[in-house]
Amino acid sequence: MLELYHTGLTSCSVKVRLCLREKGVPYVSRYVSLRKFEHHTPEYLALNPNGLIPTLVHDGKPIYESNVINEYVDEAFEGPALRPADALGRARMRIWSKFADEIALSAFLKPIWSSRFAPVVQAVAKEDLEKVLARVPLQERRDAWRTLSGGTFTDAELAACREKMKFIVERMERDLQRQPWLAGETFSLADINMVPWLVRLKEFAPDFMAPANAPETADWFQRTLARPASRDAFSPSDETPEYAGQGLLYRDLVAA
Ligand SMILES: N[C@@H](CCC(=O)N[C@@H](CS)C(=O)NCC(=O)O)C(=O)O
Repeated sequence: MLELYHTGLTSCSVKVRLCLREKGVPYVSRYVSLRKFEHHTPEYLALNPNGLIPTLVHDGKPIYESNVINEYVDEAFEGPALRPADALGRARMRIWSKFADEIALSAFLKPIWSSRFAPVVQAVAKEDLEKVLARVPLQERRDAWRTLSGGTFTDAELAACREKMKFIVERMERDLQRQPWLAGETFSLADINMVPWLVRLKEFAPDFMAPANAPETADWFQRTLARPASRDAFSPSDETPEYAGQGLLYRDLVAA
């Protein structure tokens, strides 16, 4: 049995939901509510000791880290190949996957948390806050939840995130000028692992990826979203019960 513990349309979850759709692999959806801190329960931490979402459980064995999950899915199941056939292509794919997890995630974490999760942690009763925070395994995330419990990130921190957003587009333009997909001539996990972050970019800094400013990136984004798997993964469904007000809808993304 294949089960995916996920939180619907959040970037790292939608990335795996998209990969499973591209691959054509059915799975059992297990929704984890970040808003109820379900990813810090002992049951979830037994699957993913980092207390992060998503986690894939294959025949009882958990696999976590969304890029790793996606490589596993491509390797373990039948379906269209999502990794380039040659070693150079696979190296380029992994460069982009690492970029997605390090640069892109850090560009959007603070803006997303400020707009979505500050009210969640601020609603925790004062006497329960330390108990809630004590269950967060990763120091970096515990600090982020703590910061938001008393306010928000600073303007300087959010400005640094915008600089990273600009850098993401510069990097994409550079590679997409010489090839149609991020890792080369074929669609791959590089594209799957990056597209959720471009969805965030469209929300937080749409000008950066407007066709006039970033023609290659804008074109890649529309080509990627036009794939049937993207339409399905990014549209609200019974797998995304808490989506309301949580970002752009598919129809907003495909609008020019
Ligand atoms: N490197 C991890 C990052 C996962 C991650 O940050 N997930 C977010 C949701 S997109 C999360 O669990 N946030 C809740 C928290 O940090 O408490 C991966 O790619 O799986």
